[in-house]
Amino acid sequence: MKPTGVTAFIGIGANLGDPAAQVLEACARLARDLPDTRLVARSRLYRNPPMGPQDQPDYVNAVACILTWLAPGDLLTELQRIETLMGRRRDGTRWGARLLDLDILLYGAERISEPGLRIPHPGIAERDFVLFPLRELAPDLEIPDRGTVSQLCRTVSAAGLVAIPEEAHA
Ligand code: ROI
Repeated sequence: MKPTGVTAFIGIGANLGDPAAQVLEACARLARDLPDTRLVARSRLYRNPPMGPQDQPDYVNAVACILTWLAPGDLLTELQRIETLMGRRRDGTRWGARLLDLDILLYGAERISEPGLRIPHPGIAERDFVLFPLRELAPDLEIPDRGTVSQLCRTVSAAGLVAIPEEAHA
């Protein structure tokens, strides 16, 4: 095992059931159920309209920062296991409503382009629901070839994002 581990960022999204509760439950599972991994921090939760097909409920999104000793492919497998445990069905529908979505946004400074695993996540620089939660955790983080998270936040609007008060879910 590498002594230091790798800092990675996970995008969390849900828009079926009780999305805020699912996002919180997913964070608890990241902290508890991921082998060789520590949850370092998570952002606030943000309600926001769907990107893509509009005939689906609003999403709740957040970003988590983890320190992991898992290789990227193993981390992906573990995240998919949590999605499945929490009721996600992979029916092949792209961009459809889901109980839980866990995406690896960044894995250290690594770039990976394999079927089913692209890091940095290809949507990271355009998605308000990724960039603003990420800015809470790592404003000066460099997205490879794109600039810092703070710089990218200046290129997208946060008008659709509403932070959810935490006490509503205590
Ligand atoms: N839209 C929002 N707002 N949040 C998401 O997490 C999200 N995830 C998706 C698509 C369908 C692209 N739209 C989204 O996969």
